[in-house]
Amino acid sequence: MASTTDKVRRLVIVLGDQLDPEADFGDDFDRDRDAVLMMEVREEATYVPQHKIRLALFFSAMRHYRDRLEKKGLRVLYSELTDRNNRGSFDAELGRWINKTRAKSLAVRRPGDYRVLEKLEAAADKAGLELERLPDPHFLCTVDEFADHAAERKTLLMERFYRWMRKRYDVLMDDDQPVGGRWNFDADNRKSFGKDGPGKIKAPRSFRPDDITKDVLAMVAAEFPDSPGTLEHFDYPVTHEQARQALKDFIKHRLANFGDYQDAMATGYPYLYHSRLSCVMNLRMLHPMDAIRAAEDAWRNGDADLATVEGFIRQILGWREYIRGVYWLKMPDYLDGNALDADVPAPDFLWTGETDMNCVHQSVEQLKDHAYAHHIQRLMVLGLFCLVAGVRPREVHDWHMSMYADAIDWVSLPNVLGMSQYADGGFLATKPYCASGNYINKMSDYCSGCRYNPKKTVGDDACPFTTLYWDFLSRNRQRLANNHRMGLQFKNLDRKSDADRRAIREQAQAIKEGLATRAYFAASG
Ligand code: FAD
Ligand code: DLZ
Ligand code: SF4
Repeated sequence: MASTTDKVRRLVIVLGDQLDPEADFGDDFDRDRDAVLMMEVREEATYVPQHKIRLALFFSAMRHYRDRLEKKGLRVLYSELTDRNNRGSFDAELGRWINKTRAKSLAVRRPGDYRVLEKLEAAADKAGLELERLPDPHFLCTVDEFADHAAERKTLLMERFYRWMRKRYDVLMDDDQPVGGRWNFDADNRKSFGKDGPGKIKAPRSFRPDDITKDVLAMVAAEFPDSPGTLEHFDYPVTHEQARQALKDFIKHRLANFGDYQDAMATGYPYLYHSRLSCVMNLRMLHPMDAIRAAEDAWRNGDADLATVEGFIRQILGWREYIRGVYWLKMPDYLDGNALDADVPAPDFLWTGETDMNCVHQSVEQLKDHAYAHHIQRLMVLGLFCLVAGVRPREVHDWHMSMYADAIDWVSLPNVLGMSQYADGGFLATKPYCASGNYINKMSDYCSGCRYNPKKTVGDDACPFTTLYWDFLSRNRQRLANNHRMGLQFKNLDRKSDADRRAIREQAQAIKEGLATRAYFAASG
């Protein structure tokens, strides 16, 4: 193998979320003359503060991937974070490698982040080289196909896109009809746990750090002591083999109950029946079609019923691909969306968990420990609070990029700005996901351990979610008046007396002022 200082004809850049198992670096990749370039750069770890688990996951998975490629005989140029010469950002580091190798051409798959694409293009431009775009084997719908799909329709609906994808890939189909006669079993998937709680659930398979991961954990602890979160519980899959084991574990132990309890929450159960596969899919250690086919096989073998399997497949074949399509359709303008003019700064307790709202406290504590919260905690606790309080959507997105191991811009941004904060004015979600504390009370056990009462709107023990929910409806009455899916909620608002509305407005105002000073939410403990 050539040494790292030899000249290179072509540099193929592989980013931290591009660790595809069947790496194909283009038809004309020449092992003797070309090299793969991977860069650990400080800027990606600090442009927003990043959870320590997230940092360890990316660096460890990247180093394992480097070793995998080298074992296959590929030449890999790799910048470790603490290398003396590392220039610390993608553009500067790419410039350094271009100079060093006198590369004649550059290639990359579409990055998962518009910001990164701009940086790479700027560095290529500066060196007078073209940045060729390699085909992308990971996603099931290309950016162009999605744009065509969108162009053919007046309104873009996830459900329609999903049915198209089901037919296209022949997933859960009987000829051209959905198996079981229905496309969607969502209505069957909304159980909560009774008063006895969830009982015994097998947690996702845990992967003990090997030597590479141990080195990375030590590096992250030393280099980023002030990053949020803790490394104590790091047990994520960091190789393709481990990703496959994680999938197998989910199919065997949790898929059968995934659908029923998809929307439920319970204290002390970070994962419930969820798969925890988003990280391995987003870093591309697992292909989404492998997860889809494994779930479909479980149904065909009688190991899981159709409702649960359809529910799981819809998340990946439907939502995941749809979200990515929306990102590339709408970037870069999407980032600035703020359709509801939300202007409250993101509260500190999103990082610290120090609040006496038990649902928020539990969800953030779990985030600090695992860099993970499941979908309903994201949407109907943490996202919901920010929505009804009117927190600036961009700050919610930045916080999300900080705290979740699975956050990549293409998936975090539309989910946060669009689905959860309605900042795109309803492009992605047909109505805001707004609700009072009663929803959280119905779907979790959080309220029984909380000093607030989810049923109360005003007064010392009124649940802040409930106060802010009614205030949210009042504030946005005009803006959302034409949204027929909000009709019932506004009808209920109209039943409130003027005096009630005044009291709600005053209490909501006090909560929001408290968010800035944190006085209102002093931790109870
Ligand atoms: P499961 O509940 O087991 O679901 C299976 C898979 O379906 C997931 O692994 C994921 O790949 C896919 N999926 C489900 N819902 C979505 C969705 N809305 N968009 C894209 N994929 C989906 N997912 C991310 O991967 N990264 C993010 O940064 C992210 N940010 C989110 C922010 C908010 C406010 C919300 C509401 C959702 C976000 N999601 C994000 C989607 C979803 O919540 C996570 O994919 C899921 O919680 C990950 O846990 P899991 O692997 O156990 O998922
Ligand atoms: C999240 C992350 C981190 C922490 N570090 C790196 C890195 O050092 N090198 C890298 O290639 N990618 C990293 N990433 C992922 C990037 O922030 C970004 O999400 C991807 O480059 C998008 O394709
Ligand atoms: Fe959350 Fe309100 Fe329930 Fe407390 S009462 S846990 S703040 S929803």
